[in-house]
Amino acid sequence: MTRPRPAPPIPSDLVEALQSAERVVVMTGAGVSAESGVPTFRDALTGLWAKYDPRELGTPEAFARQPQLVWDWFAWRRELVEGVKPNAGHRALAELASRFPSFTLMTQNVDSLHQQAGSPEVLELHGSLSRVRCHACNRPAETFDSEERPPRCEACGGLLRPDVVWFGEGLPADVLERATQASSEADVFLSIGTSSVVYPAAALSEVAIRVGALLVEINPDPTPMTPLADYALAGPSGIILPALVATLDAA
Ligand code: BJW
Ligand code: ZN
Repeated sequence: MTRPRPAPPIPSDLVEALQSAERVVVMTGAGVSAESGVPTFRDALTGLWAKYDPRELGTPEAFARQPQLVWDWFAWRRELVEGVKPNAGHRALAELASRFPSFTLMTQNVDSLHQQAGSPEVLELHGSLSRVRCHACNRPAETFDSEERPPRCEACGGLLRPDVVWFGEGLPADVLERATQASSEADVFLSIGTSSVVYPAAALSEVAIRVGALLVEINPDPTPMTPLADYALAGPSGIILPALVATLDAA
């Protein structure tokens, strides 16, 4: 029988830094949802993820070439995330929100699991699987005829697409601006469950470093950010984040 791994101890000087922090900024990536059963991008080996390269399906060029394949792939992913629940890591982040005078949670994820866990405000840098918009005129679509794949926009007849950010597309400008502003004022910046290779999201930790923020990474594997981190807590976020909250409670 396998036993759950105990969380590594949280360094006491990190706990002290968090106790006096005024502005805490958190960036999450696919790894934070891995323990909910959502496959990550760059280390997924099963199912459709093995058959299709998600990096190649997530481009406007792929949608132009094979709109039905891209629509179906996203419909499959939407169903997948509708069937999963937030994990202990999402819940711990929702709890952390009220512990600091200023707390900003930004995510590259499109699965809405932070919101479901109760996080009061989430900056969604890469959009959301739960929304659909027109690829031609950008109009959001509340309802659509799901017989047609992709369905068509009621206003202009263009193809509907998921409201997510594909490679080569700009991030929502207002969200990116708020994320950059928060990062430029951070005392502590936590980077959790992201490979830190996709820009401009990966540049936000660099913004925080430039203003002298304490950089904390939570990830079982090293990333390009690990050598820059003041603390690299190696392990799953579903274990380390609840341990962090418990340690703060006990301190
Ligand atoms: C665990 C764990 C556990 C596992 N616990 N951890 C500068 C330099 C170089 C390139 C560029 C640059 N600026 C722009 C670019 C180009 C490009 C880019 O970054 N390319 C690089 C890959 C080279 N960027 C863009 O194209 C962006 N757009 C842009 O810059 O536009 C400019 C522009 C401006 C104005 C007008 C027009 C254009 C857009 C990027 C969009 C990214 N989109 C995707 C798809 C979203 C929709 C969808 O879901 O399909 O976003 S790609 C994919 O990667 C997805 C993710 O959000 C993103 C990041 O991935 P993430 O979250 O880090 O996941 P993984 O799988 O990589 O890592 C998981 C991690 O979790 C691992 O480290 C594991 O170890 C860890 N883990 N279990 C904790 N239990
Ligand atoms: Zn339209």
